[in-house]
Amino acid sequence: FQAYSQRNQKYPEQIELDGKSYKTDEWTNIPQFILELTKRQLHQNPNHPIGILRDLIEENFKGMGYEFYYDFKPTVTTYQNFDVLGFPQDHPGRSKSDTYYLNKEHLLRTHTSAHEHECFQQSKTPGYFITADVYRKDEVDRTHYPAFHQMEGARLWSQNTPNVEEQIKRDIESIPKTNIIVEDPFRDQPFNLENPKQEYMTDEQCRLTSIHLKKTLEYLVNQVFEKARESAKLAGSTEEYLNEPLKVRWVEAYFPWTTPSWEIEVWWKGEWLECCGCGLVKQQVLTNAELENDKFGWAFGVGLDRIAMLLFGIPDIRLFWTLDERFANQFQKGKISTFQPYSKFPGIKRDCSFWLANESPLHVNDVMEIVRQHGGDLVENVVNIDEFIHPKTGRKSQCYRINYQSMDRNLTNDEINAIHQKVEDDLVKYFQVEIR
Ligand code: FA5
Ligand code: MG
Repeated sequence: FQAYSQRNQKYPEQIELDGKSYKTDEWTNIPQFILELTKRQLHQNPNHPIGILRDLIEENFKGMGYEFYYDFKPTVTTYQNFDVLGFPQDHPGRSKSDTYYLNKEHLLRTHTSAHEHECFQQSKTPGYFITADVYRKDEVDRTHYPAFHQMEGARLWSQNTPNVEEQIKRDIESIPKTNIIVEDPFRDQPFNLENPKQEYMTDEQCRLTSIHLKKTLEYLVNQVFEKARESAKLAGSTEEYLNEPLKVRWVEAYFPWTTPSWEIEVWWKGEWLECCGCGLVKQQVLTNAELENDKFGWAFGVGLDRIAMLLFGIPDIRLFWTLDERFANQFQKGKISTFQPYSKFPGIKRDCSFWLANESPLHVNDVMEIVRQHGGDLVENVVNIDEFIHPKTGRKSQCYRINYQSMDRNLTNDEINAIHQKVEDDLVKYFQVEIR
């Protein structure tokens, strides 16, 4: 059984991106509309919510020993994104159904950790932050989009520093204090059999480094969520939790290149919100970056989009990508303002009914992918609304309803008919359905 992306071979021989040319092959699976998104660089726009959030975080960490990187190009090698970080060969993240490949060796980074290697190599400060757009093949809804943003942070110490434990303690002391309520069953005993310590670090180094990591993230979360609370109150919310101290909890996690590893979750509107993975960097990753054997430290990766949604009251993650000026005009460098919704443009619905070919399974994801291939961002959703088997012939019929909608403009029937025709053509061509 082949999914649509494998049946459809419509890619050009070369893909040009950021001044480089990539020869396509059987791994190529990036639709044009994703390539277009790589040009947007929303985190580098100081007047866009994602850029404003990046600024806010960086402001809070200035003068604390971090260098800030923000203009790494989105194309990386499988070595950078996976191998150097110790991802096993059979890790699902490597598959074509999870990741956008330009070709067998090049892909759109799926996380900012893809740049840890080069930052460890080149950074002249004890730590660094990297902000970047990242890409994952994902379902699309209010909080998921195939492109989003992460900020990576990392910090190292050297075992050759005399009394390095005292140094870490001083570094911990210099992190500004917060009023956050912390639930952390692992604070005093950070490692165990399932979430082990690395042998080259002493127990005390592991404990202190973990505390530095966690206090750093608690501070980051505090600075951002205090703003989010202010902004919710300004927007008129009187919910009680806004007056209670901010609550976070630490849960154990797994990442191939850190151990021990955790995630920090923030209590927000009656739910635990996952916002950041982190851990102590495995020694192998540092030696891969040609660092001496004496270095140790931590790394984290925080997702920016969902936090920006809370900060700015943005109801749908797709709005970040709109070109509508009614969106752009609402945001300004350094200001946390609340999004004022504007009227949506009307959608256009089209139904697509067909008889399935025997032996040709068709998954709703295939239909989604075909529609997205031709409709790009104009596709609001795809729903299987009807299915039956003909009592005499035994043939199976399906009907999908596709809702086309633009965030930016009115759609014309002509353009939607043209897209819809291509969708039907592909269903016939790749899945041998018979349109009814
Ligand atoms: C990572 O991407 C790791 N690179 C994080 C890390 C860095 C761990 C360094 C250890 C050391 P994860 O896949 O959980 O982990 O994503 C991190 C954060 O990105 C999540 O907590 C979430 O806030 C955000 N995120 C993940 N997927 C999406 C998505 N589809 N849409 C929006 N935000 C997302
Ligand atoms: Mg996760």
